[in-house]
Amino acid sequence: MNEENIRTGIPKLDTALGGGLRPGSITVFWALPGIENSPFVYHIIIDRLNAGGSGIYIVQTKRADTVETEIKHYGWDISRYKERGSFCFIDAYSGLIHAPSNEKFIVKDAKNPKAITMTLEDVLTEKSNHKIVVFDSISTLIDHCGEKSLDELVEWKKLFIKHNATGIFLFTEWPYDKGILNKIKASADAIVQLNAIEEKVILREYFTVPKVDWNGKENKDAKVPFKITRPGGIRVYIPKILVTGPYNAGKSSFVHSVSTKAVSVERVGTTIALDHGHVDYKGFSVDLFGTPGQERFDPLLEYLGGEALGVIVVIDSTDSETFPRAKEMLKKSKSIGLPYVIVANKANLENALSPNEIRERMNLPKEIPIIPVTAKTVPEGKEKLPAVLKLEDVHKVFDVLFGMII
Ligand SMILES: Nc1nc2c(ncn2[C@@H]2O[C@H](COP(=O)(O)OP(=O)(O)OP(=O)(O)O)[C@@H](O)[C@H]2O)c(=O)[nH]1
Ligand SMILES: [Mg+2]
Repeated sequence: MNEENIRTGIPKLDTALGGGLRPGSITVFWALPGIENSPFVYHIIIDRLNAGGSGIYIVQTKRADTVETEIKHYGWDISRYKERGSFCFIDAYSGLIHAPSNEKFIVKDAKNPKAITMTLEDVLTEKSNHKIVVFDSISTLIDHCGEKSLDELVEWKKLFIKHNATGIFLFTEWPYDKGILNKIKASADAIVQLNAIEEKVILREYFTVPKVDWNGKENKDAKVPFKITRPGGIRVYIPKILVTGPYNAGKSSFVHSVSTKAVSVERVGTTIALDHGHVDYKGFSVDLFGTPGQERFDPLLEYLGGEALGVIVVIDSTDSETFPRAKEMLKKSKSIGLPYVIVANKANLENALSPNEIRERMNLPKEIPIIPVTAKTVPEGKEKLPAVLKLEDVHKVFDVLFGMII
């Protein structure tokens, strides 16, 4: 990790980039048509501004105030940074369509990439603290100014090195010649590629980091699924985690305790169809699907388990007789082979077994994490109602499991 790197604020991306974006370089957010890349730069720039940094946004694809409005949809206000002077636009769009502009910095001759360079140099010199420079986008530059304009990227990079600024460039891969694509790849010090798994409609989007000049070879094959949330920005997206385990172990308690929204289908305190919960945690967006525990619902297990990316097996630490049932459920939900963790619930009760004892009795390999969890509050009375589990305990479960999945 390099101390100087600019953190993106997007989990997994910083890791793949070896700690973040490198000053004096160009990182291209490379998207296939139909995938939005601008939310990534909105997320990064707001994160920097909130952290006391500063930035410049060169628009060539849309109006500056359109960008401002789009950023608002994520729940972020960039105008106050503009007023304070830590953020500004360079308007290289109005000039293209001969429209008036309210921006302070305008490139009138926006079809001429050298004119953009000159304005950029002026702004970087005047605002010497402006560390992030977004350019939106390389595709527009090629479309309006021709392939030759790509040579100008070399000049921009020289400016970034001179001013210790970090370039973040958007690019959408329309059907361009291979030569053009190679030229862009060569000008980029790092590439974050945004892809999608498609089947008539886009099913899932993910990013990879196929090129990072400053970070050796690590992490380059990792595919990180993401989701764009408004408000919220970029979230690493885990569409399905299965929560299973024996009757009465605390599955519903777990799902309810961790979720921002949760729905259960219950009858007199036992789950009869499923628990569904949604979790927003440390930049992750996760959907949890809980199963019933009673054996009469076992035919459901296989369906509920389909397409899960990871499994949480909740057990009652005081009830070792149910442990074989936990393993059976793992099998029946077709989850063998997926990353899974054992949540050892009710760990503070007097006769609770320790993780080591549980590992032994369940005959679990040592690489399977067993995480003790306890309730903060348990509903009083005879009725079986979900308990509220300690947040620090359930967060530990996520820290471990998310790390195993992605
Ligand atoms: N003392 C204590 N009780 C707990 C704890 N966690 C859950 N419970 C209680 O255990 C019972 C079962 O919890 P649930 O969350 O409904 O369990 P479940 O696994 O969803 O149960 P089924 O859906 O019926 O299989 C409830 O009465 C909870 O209040 C805990 O950590 N400590
Ligand atoms: Mg339940």
